[in-house]
Amino acid sequence: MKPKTIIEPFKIKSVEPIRFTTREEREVLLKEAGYNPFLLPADDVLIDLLTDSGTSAMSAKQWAGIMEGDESYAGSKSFYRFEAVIKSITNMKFIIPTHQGRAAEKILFTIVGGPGKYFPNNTHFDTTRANVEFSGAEAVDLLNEVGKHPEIRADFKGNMDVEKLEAFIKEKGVENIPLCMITVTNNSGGGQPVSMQNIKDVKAVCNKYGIPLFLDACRFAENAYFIKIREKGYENKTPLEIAQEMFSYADGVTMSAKKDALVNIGGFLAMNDDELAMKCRNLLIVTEGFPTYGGLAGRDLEAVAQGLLEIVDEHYLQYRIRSIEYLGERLVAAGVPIIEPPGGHAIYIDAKRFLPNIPADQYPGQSIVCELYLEGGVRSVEIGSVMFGKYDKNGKLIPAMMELVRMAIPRRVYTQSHIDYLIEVIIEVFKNRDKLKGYKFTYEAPMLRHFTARFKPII
Ligand code: PM9
Repeated sequence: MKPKTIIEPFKIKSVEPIRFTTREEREVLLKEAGYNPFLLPADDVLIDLLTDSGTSAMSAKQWAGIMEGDESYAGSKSFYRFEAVIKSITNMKFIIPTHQGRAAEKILFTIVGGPGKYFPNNTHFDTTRANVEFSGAEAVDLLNEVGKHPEIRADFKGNMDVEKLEAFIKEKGVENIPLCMITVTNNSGGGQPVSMQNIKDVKAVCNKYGIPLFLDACRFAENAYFIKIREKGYENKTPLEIAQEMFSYADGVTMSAKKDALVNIGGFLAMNDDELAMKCRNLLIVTEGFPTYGGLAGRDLEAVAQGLLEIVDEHYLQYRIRSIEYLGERLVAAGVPIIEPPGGHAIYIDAKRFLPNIPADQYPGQSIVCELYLEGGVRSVEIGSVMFGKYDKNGKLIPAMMELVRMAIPRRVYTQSHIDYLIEVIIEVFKNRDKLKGYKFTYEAPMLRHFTARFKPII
């Protein structure tokens, strides 16, 4: 038989209880957290969809790797395994471990960034943008038009606009663009994939002007699986072969291993350029540690290496992408507006359509985030004007391109009944959407304000 039901391709060996609270308790807890779920103790959350980053369940082999970890300061066996596995996927010459993705970004942009420089990307993730801007450079998003419309269904909504890229290079000058980046999948734009054709087209433009191409590869395996099921010519290739081809067009990689390496901490930088690698390693020694451990313990390097072998398993990726799609299908059937089609690691509610009466400067996404917690103990995150909003010189909000609420699904953590419960909670909030209120800031930090902001409801 060819089974219709796609099952979790694992058994559960170890469990972690979750704590139930009442709505009354959650009202007090949320107020204490300044209506910012980032500030909630995790024990007060029932279903935690704040992020898919560092929240994966590790496999028995990864835990075994933790025991195998070689903690030698220099030349650890675990580093050589880490390096060999990453080379086998990326074929990059230099592999530099970092404690997480943003540490890789900080090192890279400290070296290549600076005032007067520009970095194009399909869409910069918030930490990437922050690291570019912190260096004094400008982060520029050149997402394809279709990726900006949550309601339009298309296969590769994470693609970069190649014509805009070329025009941008001509306008700003090759000498001011140290590198171009593509984020796979495009997290800030809905976890949408980038096609192989688009990676090739971007590489061709980069080659024409001698600009290196870097992949922000946090979710490279999910992207590879989308290519397999959606792009002609890739249906018979393995996810690993597709990933290898994706990396073959890149000159460098930044990666947060906390996503598609199935670990709780870790990251790396990889590249082919000798001089850049030497500079990155020198800075690594100052900021992270010796080049054979970066900011990680030997055991973490083992877990990353093993996770990278597991993530490209086709059964795993089929289950992963299908379970996100299942959640999306149920919400669409109930009329809940989401980014369509569902991406690889999360469902993104389109808050503009969910709450058309709450304007951007009253943060409709934050309103939904709060209500999901109050209704069902679900923690999600606003990806809209709270995260990406800026102010003009008169202090007026320049809203983000989209107002979204992301529910990121940790890898191998929740079962289908957790997801069915989640669907019930979201539909209940949607039914009562007329009662939702806007929010205003009572505190905001100058950078990455969403992490520590405090709010109050507008009564
Ligand atoms: N992404 C996420 O939840 C974790 C931080 S925000 C709660 O989506 C991309 C595409 C990411 C990303 C992190 C990083 C930084 C870089 N690029 O968190 O520093 O999605 O390991 O990675 C988060 P680190």
